[in-house]
Amino acid sequence: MSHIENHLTELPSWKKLIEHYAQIHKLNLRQLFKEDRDRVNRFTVKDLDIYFDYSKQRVMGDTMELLTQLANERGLKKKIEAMFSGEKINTTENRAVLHIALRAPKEKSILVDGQDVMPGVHHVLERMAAFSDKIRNGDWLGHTGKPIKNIINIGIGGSDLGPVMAYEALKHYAPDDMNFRFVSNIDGSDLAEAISGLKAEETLFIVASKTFTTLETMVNAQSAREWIVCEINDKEAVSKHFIAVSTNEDEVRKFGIDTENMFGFWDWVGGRYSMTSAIGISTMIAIGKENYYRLLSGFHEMDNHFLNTPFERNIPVIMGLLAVWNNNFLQSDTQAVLPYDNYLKRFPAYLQQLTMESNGKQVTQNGQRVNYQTGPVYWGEPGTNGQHSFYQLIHQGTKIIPCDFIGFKEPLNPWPLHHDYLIANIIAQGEALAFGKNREEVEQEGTEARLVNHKIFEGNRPSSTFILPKLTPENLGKLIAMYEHSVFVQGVIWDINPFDQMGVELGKVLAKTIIDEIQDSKKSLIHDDSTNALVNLFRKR
Ligand code: G6Q
Repeated sequence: MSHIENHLTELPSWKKLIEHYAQIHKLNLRQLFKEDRDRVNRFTVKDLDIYFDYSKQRVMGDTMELLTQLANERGLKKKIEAMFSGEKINTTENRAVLHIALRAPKEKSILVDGQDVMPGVHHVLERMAAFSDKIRNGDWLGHTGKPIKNIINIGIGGSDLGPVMAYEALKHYAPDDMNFRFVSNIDGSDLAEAISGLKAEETLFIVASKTFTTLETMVNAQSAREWIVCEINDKEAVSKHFIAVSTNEDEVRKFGIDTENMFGFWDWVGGRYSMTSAIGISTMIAIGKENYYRLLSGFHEMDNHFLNTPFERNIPVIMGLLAVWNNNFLQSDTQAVLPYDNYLKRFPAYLQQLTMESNGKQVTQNGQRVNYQTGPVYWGEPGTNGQHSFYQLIHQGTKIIPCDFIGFKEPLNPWPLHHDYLIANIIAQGEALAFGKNREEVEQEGTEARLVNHKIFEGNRPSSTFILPKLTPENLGKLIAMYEHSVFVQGVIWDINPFDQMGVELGKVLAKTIIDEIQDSKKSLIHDDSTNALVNLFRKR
């Protein structure tokens, strides 16, 4: 990303947005809808089979114009093009950021350091497809000659959250006679539960790690290897029961995995942007190569939309600008993502990493401390479950929490009554948040005087609603890419680097010191008193 001279709060559009907010912050959605019967059309985008209604956000036409001006003053268009053309926009790590290449068609050419990355991308995809066919058709046999029925992905962070989320989301498309499990936590219980009830002879481990040095993954992979060797009672069994996904061939070899059974990717794929790289191999085995290609095509459609659509109709751009508006002007510290589809139960967890690891930054691209808020906290649960727990605070609490509601017209399972109720709820929640119930309405219901205040819903709480036809692989791809690009837009506005994650390092380094101290009681402790006491608790054990 090129150096930005202008500080965010000095930009003309930012100053105008401050004035504009002061003028309109008292307006409420009831009034805005009443005064503008065309509001819903003006603030709804229909593209790529997505119905994106942001009319219940607290914006006016002028707001969107000023936010678009802000995007222009930030050079957003050029920055999008820079990402798509392989420029090294991850400046702190001096890397290109090319997750978009992972889902681009074969005939495309994208250069990094003068080299076209696309042949490599498609070569790996073809190898993944051949491998997943072998597993699904029962042609890949375990060490004792049995077909594989259980797939266990070992990985963490970006090498776990995408695969878990995609598996849960697309479970409907997976065969009933295979098990897919995911191990991430260093807590041995995670591995113990994953292998519980499974036969080693029928189990394949995928060790997914970009670096192949991540502590949790390597410890889990070593224990899994012990389990395989011990259960099958042969050291040679490893080659038929382990494959690797990594960029680090040497470490894969050292672990004992044949590099023939390694699927590579590249330093220009960030962990949290890697689910369409070989990290997606568990997804491909689960849903089959045709469905996996459909998933990729959905991502690609959204990539094209992001690159080519004018900002006024560009879904990720609008989402990103609304996020900035809500975060920096409405001062909302959090953003709820509420999918009304049980298959998307891990989607909020996936988005937590995508959004917060990307935009949880405190300095600008050139290292200056920001004097404005950056990435909000993303969180959520599927509806309708959340309605019976935390929605109370969203409706009547003192905090403003913008909500993204995500729903599908058609269900994947034929229980029509359930789906009508599900949809009625997603629609009702947005309506209740926006328009609430005022004093007059509460009183008209004959409410006892002492309860009137308790029953008032102030309303004016912002939300967006996304409706797609059905939870298909391509629609999942579109949804994920939509959030990925929205995160990028936010990063550009805040002038931060969404593609590094230096904030996760310190804890890792300290843990290495502490594990030595726990295991060797002779080591002197030189931490603060609280930390020393905690270490001592475990030494005494
Ligand atoms: C993601 C982060 C992080 C990473 C994990 C796993 O963007 O970099 O979540 O994915 O730490 O790393 P490895 O794949 O190298 O094991």
